[in-house]
Amino acid sequence: MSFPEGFLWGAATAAYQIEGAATEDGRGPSIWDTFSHTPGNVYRGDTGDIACDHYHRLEEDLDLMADLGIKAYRFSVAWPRIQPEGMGPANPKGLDFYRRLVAGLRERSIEPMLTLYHWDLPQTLQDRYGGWTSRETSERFAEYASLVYEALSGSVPYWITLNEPWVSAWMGYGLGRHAPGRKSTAEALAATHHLLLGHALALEAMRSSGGEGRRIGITLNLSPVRAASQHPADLEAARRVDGNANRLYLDPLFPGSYPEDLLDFYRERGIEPPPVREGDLDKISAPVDFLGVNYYMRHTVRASGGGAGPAAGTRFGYLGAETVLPEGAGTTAMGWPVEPGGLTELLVRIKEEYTEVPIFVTENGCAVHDYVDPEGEVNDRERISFLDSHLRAAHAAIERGVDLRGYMVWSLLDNFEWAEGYSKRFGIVYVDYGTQRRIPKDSASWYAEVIRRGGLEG
Ligand code: IFM
Repeated sequence: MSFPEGFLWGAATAAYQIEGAATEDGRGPSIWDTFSHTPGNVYRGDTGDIACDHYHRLEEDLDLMADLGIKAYRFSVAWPRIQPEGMGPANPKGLDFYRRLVAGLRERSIEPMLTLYHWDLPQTLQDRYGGWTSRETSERFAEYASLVYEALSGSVPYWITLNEPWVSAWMGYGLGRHAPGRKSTAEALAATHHLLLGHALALEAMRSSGGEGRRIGITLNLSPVRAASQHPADLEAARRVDGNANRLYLDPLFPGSYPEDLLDFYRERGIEPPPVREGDLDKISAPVDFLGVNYYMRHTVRASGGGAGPAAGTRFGYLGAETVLPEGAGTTAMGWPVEPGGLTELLVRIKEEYTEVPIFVTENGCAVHDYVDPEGEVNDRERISFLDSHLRAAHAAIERGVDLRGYMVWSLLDNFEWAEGYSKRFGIVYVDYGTQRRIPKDSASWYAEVIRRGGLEG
């Protein structure tokens, strides 16, 4: 089962989850520093202060990537390393770290894929303007993007403006489970719009400063949604969840509109629609060079309080909906259902309903209860099976005409899993946080072999 020539096999990480060195070389505080240091927000009070200490172990981690034979590395830049207060000139030491990272990748023939925003908003922008609830933050983001682009566009071919705006807006401003810990649906809607506007302004700014051959896109976390039953209440709940999780992002970015059925649902509950100004949607729907898709699960949805069986999660309570575990589906250590077929379904839907721009799976992977066995090995066969089935699903999408150009496993290293702290391990490389020793898991050797072969065995 081989993948197209030039398929970009890679691995992904994000700054706050691996770098550590939280106060070094002029880095300012981000909303995640504040949030994780506030008791009660993160499991066991874990923080990203040290994380995988990647900031100090750059060379070792680059060698690890080279040993695995990955062709691309997706990482994020910490905005507060570049602009400690989210505005003003670039901090040379901050830029220097990413220059070294990119140079190290190129020396090892690994393509850099850079994400500008993976949730670490400078705290000053939250304090001064209310973060993403304000248009000011979209404008500051475009300035920051220009600074990074000016410094690195010569050596970075792939640029991603935002990672998972749904998570930033809804987990951060709607549900309060992520930084900055706000709990307001109106704020989540405003944040959604200002994140997308930030993407648009950054895209415009980067495009206007040239950079022939640079490809710029955005990464969304998307999940196909199905109703738990044919009951009209469940069907309607599923439509609302699809509206919120998928169409609220795909519609403005591609056709250039917000889903009216969803906005009506909010209006009927006295919640203002996003603060759109004239011209915003034209900017937001400006063509991107590629779409990044993060896929973890499908959502099976019922109306809140309806039906039998346990609710799997409450992340859509504000929509009068809840997710359930489909019968027979296995779950990961996060409790998420394992549904590889959802990846094929999602990629085909994007092509048929939204766009034919090239797609990269910019994240896919699973948390496993990994441990080092007495032989010093980590036998993560659940992860191998998860990755294998999802790669087959990606291949099926290619066979159905999807222009899929690459796949980045989440994640290269075990890391700080946000509100779950270090309790959830997503890496193909085990990190012993006490000693910072890296131990490639069995999935790492398996993935290296997939890359070497350019695909899977039939
Ligand atoms: O760890 C996160 C990552 O930061 C964004 N996408 C989902 C991953 C697993 O939860």
